[in-house]
Amino acid sequence: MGKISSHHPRAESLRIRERLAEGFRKGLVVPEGLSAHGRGEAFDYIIGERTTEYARRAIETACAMLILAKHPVLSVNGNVAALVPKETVKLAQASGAKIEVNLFHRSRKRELAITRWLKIHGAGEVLGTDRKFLTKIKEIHSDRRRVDRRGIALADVVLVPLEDGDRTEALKNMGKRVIAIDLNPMSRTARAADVTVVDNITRAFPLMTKTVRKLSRRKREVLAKMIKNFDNEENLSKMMRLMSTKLKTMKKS
Ligand code: PTJ
Repeated sequence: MGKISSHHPRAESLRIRERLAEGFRKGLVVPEGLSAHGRGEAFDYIIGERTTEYARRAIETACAMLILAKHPVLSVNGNVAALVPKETVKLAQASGAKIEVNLFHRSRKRELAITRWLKIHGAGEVLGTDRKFLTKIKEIHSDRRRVDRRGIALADVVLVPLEDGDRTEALKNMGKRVIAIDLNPMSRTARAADVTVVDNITRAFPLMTKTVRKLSRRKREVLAKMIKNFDNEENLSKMMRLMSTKLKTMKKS
């Protein structure tokens, strides 16, 4: 693998891609994760590879939710572990959230490799692998149904990054609040979540850590009001309008 020149117009995007490829070589990421990343890249290209004002608004609300939660949990899959291991640990520390490994393409070997990888990057406790604490959520129809009693099973707020599926609906039916990070505003997860951050996780997670630190100083009532005033559907519509405008302008130029 050659060094990516900082003069390359797509240097940042290529560096992120390289992190994922490295994660694949290390056994953290499944081959399907590479194509999932490609889908994300396409949406990121349309939004201009920057954090939009709508993503910022969603991030503020998501952070308020994490701060007010009693049992917040960050769910980690292979792509998340490869792209933002250190940033996941920092966000968990800042918000008091637990980290749980929860995989769609589940394998014992990969669960343990991801746990090890997160610990190398500073994580203390990583839930989701100790069999004596595992339980099943019957409403979920994939391997993601196996969750930790101390983590996702108990959580009132769950952050589910980079996935498209039935888990968010199931978690919501159980009375939990769900935060999604997804560059595709049309995915099932994006549409079902309470708060959807349409942004690259590599930009969103560091910004979320900063935002949690900033908002932790605010009164609880102020945070509760922010959550109440946020309309996810409206925010997603604005995001899609922005994408559509971007596409039209690209066509002209
Ligand atoms: O590690 P596993 O076994 O749990 O599997 C992980 C993958 C990603 C393979 C699995 O969750 C999956 O198949 O995901 P989907 O259904 O392809 O959904 C991934 C979503 O994340 C898509 O909507 C992508 O647009 C979005 N996405 C990809 N990369 C990023 C992203 N969103 C934000 N930041 C990214 N870097």
